[in-house]
Amino acid sequence: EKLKLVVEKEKVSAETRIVLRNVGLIDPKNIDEYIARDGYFALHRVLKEMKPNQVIDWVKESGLRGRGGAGFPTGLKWDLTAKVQADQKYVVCNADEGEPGTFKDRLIMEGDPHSVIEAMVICGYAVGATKGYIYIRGEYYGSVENIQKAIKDAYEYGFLGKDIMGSGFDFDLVVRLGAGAYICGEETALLESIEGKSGRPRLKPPYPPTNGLFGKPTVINNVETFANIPPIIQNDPGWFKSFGTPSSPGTKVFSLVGNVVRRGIVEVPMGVTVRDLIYRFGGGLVGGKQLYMVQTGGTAGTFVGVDKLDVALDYDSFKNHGVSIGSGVILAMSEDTCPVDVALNTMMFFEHESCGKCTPCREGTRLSVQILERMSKGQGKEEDLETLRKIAIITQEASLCGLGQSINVPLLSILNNFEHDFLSHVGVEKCPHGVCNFVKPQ
Ligand code: L3W
Ligand code: SF4
Repeated sequence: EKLKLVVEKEKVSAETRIVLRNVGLIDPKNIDEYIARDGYFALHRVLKEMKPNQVIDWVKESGLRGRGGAGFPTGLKWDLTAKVQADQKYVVCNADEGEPGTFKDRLIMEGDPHSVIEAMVICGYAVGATKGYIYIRGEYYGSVENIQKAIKDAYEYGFLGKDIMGSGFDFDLVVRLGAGAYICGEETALLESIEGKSGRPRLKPPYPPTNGLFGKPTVINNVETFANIPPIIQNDPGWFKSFGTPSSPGTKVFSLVGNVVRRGIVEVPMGVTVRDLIYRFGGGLVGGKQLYMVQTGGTAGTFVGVDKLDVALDYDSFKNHGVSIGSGVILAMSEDTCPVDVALNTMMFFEHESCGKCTPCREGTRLSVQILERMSKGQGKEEDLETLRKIAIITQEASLCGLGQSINVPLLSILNNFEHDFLSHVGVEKCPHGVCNFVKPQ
C-alpha cells in the first residue's frame, strides 16, 4: 500500500518511479532502511505464500520484458529455465553496463542494491536455482562496494544462505568483476568470463535458459529487469500492467546525455516520446540551440532526426517507426554536430570493442572506419555510401553475436536519415557543420 501511494504521488509529478523507488530516499548501505520501505517483503511473500510456478505466472502475466535492450519476455525466460531438469541451475545478473551513455544500472546498484539481491533470490526460488552471480563492470567502484556490503548484510539477516526465512530454500550469491571489455556485456561472453575463460561470445542457440553457466540452465537478466521484480510481487501483475504500453508494460529508466540542459537519469512509463525526454525532462538544449539529431537506445541503437520526436518509445517502436529504445540512452545532438563525425566515432567504438572472433565484424568495422575517416577528411566518394550500406548488411547477416549483428542499426539509420550530410561531404571545400574541419585535397 505504501509503495502504491509513493508511485501514485510521483505519477502526478514528473516521474513514475518503480525501479528507482528507493534511490535517493534510503541509505543504500543500511539494510534496515530498505526493509523499512517494504524491502524483502516480496521475498517473504514468495517463500511463504507462493509456489515457484505461481511466481513465474505472475512475472509472465506482468508482461515484464528484458531491460538490457532486446526486450525478451522475462517470465518466458524464467519458465524455460524452470522446465529443464538439472542438478544445478544458476541466476546471473548482467551488471556489466558498458553501453556508451548508459548509467542507469549503476544508479540502481549504488542507490538500491538490495532490490537486485531480493529479485535474484526470488528468481532462484522460481526456477530452482541455488546459486547466483552478479557480474559488475569493473570500473563501477561504487556499485561493487554497495552490492558487496548489501550481500554481506543480506547473509547476516538470513535473506541469503541456508534455509532463507525458515523456508528450506538455499541461495548463495557472489560478485564477479568485468575488466573493461564491452563484449562481456553480451550474455554468453559474460558467462564465459565467469567461467574463467576469455570473454568471447558463444554461438546461440542453445540459449542460456537451457545451456548457460558451466553448461547448466541459467537465467541471465539485466539489473533494471531484476529491480522490477520485488514491486511486481509486492503489488500484482495487473498493477504493473497499468503503466506503460500494452506490448511493453511498466516504466523505463532513461539516461539523458549530450547537449541537453539537464543530463541524468529519469524513470518514466514506456510510451514516452523522445520530445518529452529531451524538452520536458532534459530541459531542452544547452544555449537554446536547435536539435539536429538524436541517438536513441545506445551505440547499437538508432540515429533519428527531429521528424521522429513524437514516436512513443517501447520495444515495438523500432519495428514500427525505426526508433529503438535499447538500453534507454537518449543522446541529444545540436545543430553543431556532424553526422559523418558521429558515424566515424560510433564505428571506431565498434572496431575497438569487436572481439575479433569472426571476420565480418572484425574487418567490417575496420573498413567502415577507414571509409568514414576518408569522408571526414574531404576525400570521400559518392559510392562510399553504398559500400558502407553493404558492410552494414553483410556484418549483420554473417556475424556471430549481438555486437556484429546490430552494427547495421546505427550505421543504416545514420546513412538513411542523414544521407544529405554524407553527400554534402563529397566534393566540397569544408564540412557543412564546421565540425570535421577538413581541407579538400588538390
Ligand atoms: C531462450 C530463445 N532465450 C532470445 C534470450 C537471449 C537473451 C535475450 C535477448 O542483446 C541487445 C540490443 C542492444 N530461447 C531466445 C532466448 N533469447 N531468443 O533473449 O536476446 P537477443 O539475442 O535478442 O539480444 P542480445 O544479444 O542478448 C542485444 C543491447 O543488447 N546492447 C547493449 C546493451 C547494453 C546494456 C547496458 O550497458 N546496460 O544493456 C547491445 O547490443 O540494445 O537490443 O537473453 O538469450 N529462443
Ligand atoms: Fe566478436 Fe564481433 Fe563476432 Fe561478436 S560479432 S563474436 S564481437 S567478432
